[in-house]
Amino acid sequence: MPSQCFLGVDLGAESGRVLAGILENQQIRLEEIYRFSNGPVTVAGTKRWNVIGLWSSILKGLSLAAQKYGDQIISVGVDTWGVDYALLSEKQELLGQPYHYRDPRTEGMLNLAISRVPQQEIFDATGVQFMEINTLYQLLAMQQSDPELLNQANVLLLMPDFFHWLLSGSQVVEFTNATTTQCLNPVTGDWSYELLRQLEIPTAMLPKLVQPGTKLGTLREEVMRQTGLSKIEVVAPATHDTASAVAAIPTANTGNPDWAYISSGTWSLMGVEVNQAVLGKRAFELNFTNEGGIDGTYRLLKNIMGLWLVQECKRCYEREGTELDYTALTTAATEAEPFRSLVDPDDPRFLSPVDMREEIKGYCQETNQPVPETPGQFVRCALESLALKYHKVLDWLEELTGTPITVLHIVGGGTKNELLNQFTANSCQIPVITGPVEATGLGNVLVQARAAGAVSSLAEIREIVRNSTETTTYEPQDQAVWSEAMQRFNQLLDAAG
Ligand code: ADP
Ligand code: LRH
Repeated sequence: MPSQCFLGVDLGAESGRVLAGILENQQIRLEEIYRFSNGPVTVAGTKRWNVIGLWSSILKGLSLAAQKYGDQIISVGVDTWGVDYALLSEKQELLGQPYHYRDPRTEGMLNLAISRVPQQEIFDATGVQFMEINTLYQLLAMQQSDPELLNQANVLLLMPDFFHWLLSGSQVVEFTNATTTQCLNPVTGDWSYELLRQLEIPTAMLPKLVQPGTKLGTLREEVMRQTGLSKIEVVAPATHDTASAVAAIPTANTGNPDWAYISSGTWSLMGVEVNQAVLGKRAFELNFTNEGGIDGTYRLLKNIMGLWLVQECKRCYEREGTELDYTALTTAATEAEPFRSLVDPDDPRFLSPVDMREEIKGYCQETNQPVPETPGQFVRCALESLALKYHKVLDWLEELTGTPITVLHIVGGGTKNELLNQFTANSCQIPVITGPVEATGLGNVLVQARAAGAVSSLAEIREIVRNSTETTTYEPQDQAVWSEAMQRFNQLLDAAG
């Protein structure tokens, strides 16, 4: 069969990309066509998506793809992070500027929600971890501060769906990303209407849900004109970036729960693939989430604050005029003293700080540990703490599933941090297999390839990824020192309650 090209638009926390996935002889090659910056824009003290800027960058990337791959292009699909949304009026006007989930307006909204509906009931109705970034709390914040705008909304689209609407005119919400909203019922697979009614959130604006791989229609005429693309399909991939990444984990063991994954980037999403949502008291107590995957699978996982800790330290140094790239920061961490200070990466103070270094220092001061001062000390503290948190979450995953985990796959940009990869193997004391870096992009285009009939199953998607990309294995080392550090880490978490 001649090669086929599927275009993936992947919007990440630091940059967005238009990617071309070229499928030939059961191998996929992913090519970056165009990269553009992304990130929240501060508008009058609030954090917003730059949707118009992104749309024009996407159009530019699509034009470049059309020039290069022309008639080979079969379809296009968009993925990005979960929980954020756009509202359209009846006349299809964008209502307000979509918020970025790190905007602080959701502070206090979890308490408001549980004052209306008991927390365990919210978990039973959604199966989702409690994080104030969730769409549920964003909508509650809007209900509190901007009810007029919310009431004008005719349709709510999650951000990838919004870009699919711009591409094709379709108004649906794709399932995997919908599960991140905490507005979806994991048993019925439909919106949690009853919960939303109890929280007085309008439900008429919630569109039809579609599964990953759904054909949404062809490109709008104006998009074809502007990009030079022909009348190709717009296909919903697993629009939640983490779901796309998990689809592309190069395991040969689909269906067997003895492997875990971390999708490592701005966040570290650590979990296992299960066939049914894991609900119940323990999952609730441990604040685990059940997010939708491909073919009815669920991603039983936990959000860990991830390399955001490092990104934000880097940004602080840059603001002060010191350019330190990730390689330089990791080298400095390698040379820094081991286990000097540890933090719980998931302490809420790290979610949206003005200066990440000050928050890390504050945490260390409060817990009577040496305060990091140098870039190497900050980054070493972040990486060791992340690796220890991974071990903790791994233990909880084993407890929740009753299955020992024998191997950990790590995918995403975070795998470029080899120090963290080795720390993770040491801390978890199981082999770690890293790669591919571009799991999200690969998952995106391969789900489109499946919609086109070129691939048949999730297992085959993973086989193609295995055939096409390199992985690296890290064996555990230094067991004794890491066990000792784990004890210290546990004491920190216990003291924090
Ligand atoms: P996102 O979740 O935003 O899509 P990515 O998967 O692109 O994130 O991963 C971005 C992260 O990868 C950065 O925050 C950084 O910590 C890490 N990273 C990227 N390049 C390197 C590198 N050369 N060395 C170490 N870490 C890196
Ligand atoms: C990772 C991610 C994660 C969500 C967060 C908002 O990019 O999609 O799965 O929880 O962003």
